[in-house]
Amino acid sequence: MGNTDTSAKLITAIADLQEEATLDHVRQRLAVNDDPLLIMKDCKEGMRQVGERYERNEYFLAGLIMAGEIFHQVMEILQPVVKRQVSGQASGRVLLGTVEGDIHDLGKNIVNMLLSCHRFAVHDLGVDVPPTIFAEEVAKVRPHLVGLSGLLTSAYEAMRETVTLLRSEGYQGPIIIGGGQLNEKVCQYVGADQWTTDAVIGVELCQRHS
Ligand code: B12
Repeated sequence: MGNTDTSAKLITAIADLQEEATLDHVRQRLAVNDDPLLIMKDCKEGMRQVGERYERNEYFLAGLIMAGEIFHQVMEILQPVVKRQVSGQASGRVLLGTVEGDIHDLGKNIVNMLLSCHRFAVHDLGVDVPPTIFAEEVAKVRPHLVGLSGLLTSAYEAMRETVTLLRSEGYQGPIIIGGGQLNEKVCQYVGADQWTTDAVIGVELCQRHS
């Protein structure tokens, strides 16, 4: 089971961009039936540390790209395990996308996977999605909820524009924003109903609102 030592090793392997070591730790933890969601949480912490090193100029863009690639591979391993373990009652339709100007999608893809496991019908518009496309798709899909993902500070403006446009076009359902750097202040600025930095909580919010 995940303990402080195995968690620390995995976090360090990601933070140090050690691809093979990371994948080995993940496989070892799965082999002893560790919770894939806890493994994912440790990987997310490793990614946060990669971001810190980038800010301190210890890593450059190539480091972020490498981290993204490692995380992607981790998800390839974890996804089938999560899908086997998590399931739920048929739920609502969710329209999901990363807002305009932002191409980060690893977190959004986790949300998509977890929502799908909980039997939400997820319409994922991908990344760098302009407000007008969200609005068009809301009219087509008629979702119970809209989820906007954004990791860049500069994406908050696009989130706000998207929320404003959706509301002005008559969408009254809940809008949930997600991304590692969000907080209550951003949520208020954007005009969204809920915010989260955690996919599992995001799913709970969607269940509450659907
Ligand atoms: C990997 C990475 C990249 C990869 C992304 C690969 C990909 N396919 O996504 C690449 C190399 C493309 C990249 C590019 C850039 N990046 Co980058 N990146 C990261 C890094 C290290 C990890 C992000 C990540 O995937 N984390 C793991 C996932 C699982 O976590 P998450 O996204 O937070 O998602 C979780 C929750 O937030 C939630 N969630 C997410 N979305 C949603 C949506 C909904 C609806 C819900 C309910 C929940 C939810 O669920 C997830 C699971 O719990 C972060 C560091 C950090 N602290 O986040 C920097 C970071 C986000 N990047 C940063 C920067 C600066 C950039 C670049 C501008 C760099 C450059 N010079 O070009 C570009 C921007 C490109 C663009 N236009 O978007 C900065 C942003 C700073 C800021 N304040 O704006 C960060 C914070 C690094 C740092 N500390 O400086 N990056």
